Amino acid sequence: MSSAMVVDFEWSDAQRARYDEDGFVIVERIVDPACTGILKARYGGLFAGHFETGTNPDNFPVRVAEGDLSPVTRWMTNPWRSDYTIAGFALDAGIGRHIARLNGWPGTRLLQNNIHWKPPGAPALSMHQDTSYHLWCAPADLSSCWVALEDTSAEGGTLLFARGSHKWPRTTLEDYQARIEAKNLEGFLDPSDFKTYVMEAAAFAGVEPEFVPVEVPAGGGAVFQGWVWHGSDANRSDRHRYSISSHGIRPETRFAPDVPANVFGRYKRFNDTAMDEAYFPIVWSEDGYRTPGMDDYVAEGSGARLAG
Ligand SMILES: O=C(O)CCC(=O)C(=O)O
Repeated sequence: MSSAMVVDFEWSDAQRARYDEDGFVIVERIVDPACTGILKARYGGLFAGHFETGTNPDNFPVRVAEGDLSPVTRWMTNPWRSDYTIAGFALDAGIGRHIARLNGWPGTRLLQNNIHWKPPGAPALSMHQDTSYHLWCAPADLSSCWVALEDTSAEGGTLLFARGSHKWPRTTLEDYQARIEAKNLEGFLDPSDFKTYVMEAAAFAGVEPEFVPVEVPAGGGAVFQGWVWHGSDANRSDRHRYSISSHGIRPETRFAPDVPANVFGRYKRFNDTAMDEAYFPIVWSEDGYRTPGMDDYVAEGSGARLAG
């Protein structure tokens, strides 16, 4: 199984062991480096609010005029709904396959896709655990694939993991609801100390955290568990730092009936906990199933260049 964009490989036993132990695996090549330029070329327009499909992304806290390279950390959730090229990555069977195979799942459903862009001088992004925002998923089993679209370095504010932190005590439903109510995204994109929460969690767990930066060439990245603490420091280099990620869940995941789904509740049908595949598509399955129509959707626009 390979596409024009995602590199074909199998996980080794050593990588599986690392994933269980550390909560993440760093990979030198996930996306063909020849495709990274096509993806990041979309960012200027997207962050200026130009949406090719006519549909807004789900979360779009930062808007910056096209050509403005000011040192602001830019972030967006579900740009795949807005841009066919970004959809070419998010809906790629290869990403779903890598996530499913590493986790031992029968397939992967796309929960959400993110893009991040940090120009030189842009601030940090607070360390967090993805699953703590998605306890409305039943089961709340998340695994994400993050890909660098430029060569990354610790100095350049690459993704940082706290090794083994998926085994620390987990955020409770009460903490989660308090965060949503307190709109804890305040300070998320420009925190005074991006490690505040992870240090609190480490102290609670009684461990001295070990931080691991994802230093990879463009097209490399990592697959990581939803409970692992991660985030990124300010970009202190003179290079722009672009990344793209997909957060996957098991194909059989449903809405938890008693947990508010925040922004994603808009995709929940009345009296029904099923996840609609138009919004949470199944991108890869062991038995060959993929949500129908995705390849046509990608081919509809400029993403056709990536469709293989
Ligand atoms: O790229 C980053 O700095 C953060 C990525 C991230 O947290 C995510 O995609 O979940």
